[in-house]
Amino acid sequence: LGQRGLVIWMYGLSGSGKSTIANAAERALHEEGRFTVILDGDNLRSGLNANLGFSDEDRLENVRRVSETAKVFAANGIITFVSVITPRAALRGLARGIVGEDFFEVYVQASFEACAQRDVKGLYAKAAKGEIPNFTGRDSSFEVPEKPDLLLDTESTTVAEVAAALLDAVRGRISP
Ligand code: GGZ
Repeated sequence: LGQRGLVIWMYGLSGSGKSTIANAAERALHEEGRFTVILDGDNLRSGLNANLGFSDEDRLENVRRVSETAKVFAANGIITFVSVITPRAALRGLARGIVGEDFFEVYVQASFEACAQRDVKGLYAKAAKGEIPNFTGRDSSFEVPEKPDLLLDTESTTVAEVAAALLDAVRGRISP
């Protein structure tokens, strides 16, 4: 392959921009001829993780499975984007522990209010009506990280800008 694998673990609230940024960064890497994959929490929950909900135990199992999957891709030289809420420090620690050294954690920051205002999928409106149990940021907590490898603020910065900042930050980890 001639490419070093890396897991770029992007976490943050629903609607913070994780998948959008991963998609933009992936497109740029494809133009350089690099191999990538995106493991998206919401997508994987329709297959691999279809038997899991949003209790603390299920989120842990969700993160464990995604971590093991990401590890396999990275070990095979693939640049692996993960976009999963990963709401607690312990879950981020679990992911890092499973993946090992090829792990780069990116906090995609947007306030609950900003995400609720975007409400791309209508989930925040449903959650406000009490229709989504354990909704992150509302009935289930999100622990803000103290020291992520990188913080991307999607409230004051465009997708193109944060995607470029992400690629700059991982450049030294994916060369040649
Ligand atoms: C949070 C929920 C919930 C609840 C469904 N809480 O924005 P989305 O839609 O596409 O991404 C969210 C996704 C979260 O799954 P993850 O696997 O990333 O979460 S975790 O890391 O905590 O295991 C959202 C949708 O699923 N969704 N119900 N209650 N997000």
